[in-house]
Amino acid sequence: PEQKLGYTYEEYKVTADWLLANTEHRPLIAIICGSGLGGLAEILKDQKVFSYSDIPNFPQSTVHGHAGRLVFGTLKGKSCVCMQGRFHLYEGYPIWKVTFPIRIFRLLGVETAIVTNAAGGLNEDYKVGDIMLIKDHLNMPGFAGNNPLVGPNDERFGLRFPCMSDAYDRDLRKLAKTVARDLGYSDFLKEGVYCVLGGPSFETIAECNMLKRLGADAVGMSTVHEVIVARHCGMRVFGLSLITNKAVMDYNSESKANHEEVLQTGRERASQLEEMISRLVEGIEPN
Ligand code: 6GU
Repeated sequence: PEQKLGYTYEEYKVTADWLLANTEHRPLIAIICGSGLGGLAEILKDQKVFSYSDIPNFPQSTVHGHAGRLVFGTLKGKSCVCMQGRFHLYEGYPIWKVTFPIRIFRLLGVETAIVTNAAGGLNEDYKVGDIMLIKDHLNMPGFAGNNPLVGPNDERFGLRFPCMSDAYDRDLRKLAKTVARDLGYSDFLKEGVYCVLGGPSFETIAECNMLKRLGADAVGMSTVHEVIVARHCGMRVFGLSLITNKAVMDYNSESKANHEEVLQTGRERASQLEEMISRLVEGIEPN
């Protein structure tokens, strides 16, 4: 049988129209919370919350550390929508389900996407708890043909061959650096290249060494697919990785990557991440 390659425009429309009918919020900014970073959504005021299971066509979250709720609200007086829990390839979703919410956000009127994740540090200079502004990415599933834009292109969203050399907005990164400096966070602020893999197994030592040599500073299992779809439909993108653990690069090391460590580092840096994102949102001007 022929495989479904994506949603139709009408399917996206049904979901977006349902949300527009069920909330008065009209967000210009969407925030996607990474593993263990769902607390970001809690700082929104005047919340209107939807469980993914109550939204027509919305996929469900299956991972511990991802709540599965869409939270509308205001941050520093600005209307935002926050995904508390995202979708990953390793959950078994086809890639077009992973990025479904991005096009919904676009149809709601969102102009800027803020994407966050927990990631393993490959760069030797990185420490656990560092916040890495994403300046570029390596899309490993994409090299193997698993790109969210594979399939017929809908011109109502964007171009067949979108540019990715300017995916991570320079002005937003500059603003984030200023905000971090003002907050006294410069010591743990980094900027680097994020590499996405399919997961769910963590990398081997040889894989970590390979990724480092390819120019990756951090490695994870998310974000890039969403960024590609957001850029395709004309959103500005800001991304950051919380370095929750150091990727194991050495055969003598006793340390082992694990999900609990990822969640724990998230808890420890949560309040600073929230403060940084609030100030960033405060500084974002509408298009
Ligand atoms: Cl070390 N690897 C991957 N792929 N994802 C992660 C991670 C490592 N740490 C947090 N997320």
